[in-house]
Amino acid sequence: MSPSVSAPVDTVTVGPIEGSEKGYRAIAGSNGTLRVPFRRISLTNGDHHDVYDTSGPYTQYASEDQLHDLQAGLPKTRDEWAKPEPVATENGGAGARTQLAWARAGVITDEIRFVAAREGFDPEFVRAEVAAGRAVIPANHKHPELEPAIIGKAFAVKINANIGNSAVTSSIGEEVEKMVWATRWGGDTIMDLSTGKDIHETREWIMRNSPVPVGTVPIYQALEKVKGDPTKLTWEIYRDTVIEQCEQGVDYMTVHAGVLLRYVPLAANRVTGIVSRGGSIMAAWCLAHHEESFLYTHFGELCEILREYDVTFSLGDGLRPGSIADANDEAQFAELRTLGELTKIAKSYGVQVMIEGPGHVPMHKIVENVRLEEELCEEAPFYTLGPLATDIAPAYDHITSAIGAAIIAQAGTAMLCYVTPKEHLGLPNRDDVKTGVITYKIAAHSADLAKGHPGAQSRDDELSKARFEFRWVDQFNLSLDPDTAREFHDETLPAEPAKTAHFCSMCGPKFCSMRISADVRAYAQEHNLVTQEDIAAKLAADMAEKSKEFTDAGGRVYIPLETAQR
Ligand code: IRN
Ligand code: FE2
Repeated sequence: MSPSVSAPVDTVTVGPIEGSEKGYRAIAGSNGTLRVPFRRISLTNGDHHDVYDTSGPYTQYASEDQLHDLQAGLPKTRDEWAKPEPVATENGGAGARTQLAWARAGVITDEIRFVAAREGFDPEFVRAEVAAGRAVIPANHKHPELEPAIIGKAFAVKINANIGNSAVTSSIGEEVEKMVWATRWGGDTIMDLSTGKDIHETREWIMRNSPVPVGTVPIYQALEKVKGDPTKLTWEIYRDTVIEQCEQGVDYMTVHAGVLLRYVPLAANRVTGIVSRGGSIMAAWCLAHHEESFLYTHFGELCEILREYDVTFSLGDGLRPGSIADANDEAQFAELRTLGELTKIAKSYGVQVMIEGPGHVPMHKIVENVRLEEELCEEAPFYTLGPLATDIAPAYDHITSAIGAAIIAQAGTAMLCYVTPKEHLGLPNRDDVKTGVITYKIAAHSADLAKGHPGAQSRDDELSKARFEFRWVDQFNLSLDPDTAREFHDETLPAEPAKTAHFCSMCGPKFCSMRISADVRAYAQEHNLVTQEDIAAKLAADMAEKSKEFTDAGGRVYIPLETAQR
């Protein structure tokens, strides 16, 4: 790493997530053992529940003393994994070493074994999905610190967290911490969108310490190199930037190659024009030169570069709608058709591809986006930014966008790019990053449930059982954010006994519906009440009794704490 970095990273968040322990499961790779990460949540009834884990070793360290040397980076584990022989592709002869080319040649790589074990699928099924281009494993050969993940609609919906400094705010240290923080809460990938100074060094620190795939938008750094004037960009400057980032180990790159000169006027009459940063840079270049985009005209060369490292294309949606009014318009879908064309070209070179999608789309227009993407882009994994289902709630756009994200993920989107509460307003800080990640985990998991992803529901079932049985600690620890769940509970009932008490803070001990249902169940068992009518009658009687108790006790909804803690 560059010694010129003035503010080296000296600390990041370490330590287990409350109530759980990080573990690794050993499986056989073709060159030795592969260690597949998971997180084990221990329950107070002696059971445990294992969940997918993205946090790398950071949650395994008990204290900062055990932390690896951030300057040296994480262990380069993947350097020891098997590297199969290069295989031929349609375009460019003998030499592809990509997950796509290998999968098509029938090779099951260690990366495939790893992701298959991580998600509970058969490696052969994973290989077939990758071979078909319906799933990607972004894993640059030069990112040996990576714990690979698979992105595709047959697998658990993934989420991406954007981080990155700008010319005006934040240091390298803060960005590395944001990466660690985002993956702690479940970020499956991160994108470093840094602009301003120290771009290369910031990325180097992030790469060497990131256990998850890292994405970038190379045009941002290329623009820095021409001092922010898009008209000065050239293919050569862009190409060299891409190579520089490939060499650092970036796993996937957003390339806005579908913004064609002739599409730019289509956005002219929109309410919000072109909102994509990369898209507007390319539109400005095309208009200034009145030439076709160099990303489009040099696409084959770009494929050759990405293939060398097995960097995955994330074909950018430079013309995505930036408002409800602009959703699903001609500019957006014209670009999508071009992305379909480019998908076929990239795959003919053996390069993996994802497709980026909107944006701002009202709920009734969301599913059409997925269907069209699947049709035009051979079901390449769709990767969307939300979409926001309404424009009217700045400061709450994690929520407006999670509504759209849940719908689009249920329809088949493979990865969701998070939106934080600061969207449209400012850069996210550490708290916003966590809020964005948790919000998007909710959308992704809700979609997994709706899609019947194997095993998705077991966590809901465990948590619900814990809730029903008043195992408060288990309820906290099984949740996406145990710390906040505990904190909210403690605001109302801080005492330790309240965490095992058989009532919750919403109803108090006297009229808790969960309590009554548990009683009903016990009563039914004792008295052999088997029909729904029997149970309903008992329930009605109990409810009437509880209602009387409530009125007799003075009809107060909030009972004094001393009473509640009995
Ligand atoms: C995802 C889907 N569509 C856009 N994104 C992400 O938005 C993209 O991957 C990048 O992280 C961010 C900004 O992209 P633009 O504004 O340069 O297109
Ligand atoms: Fe927006």
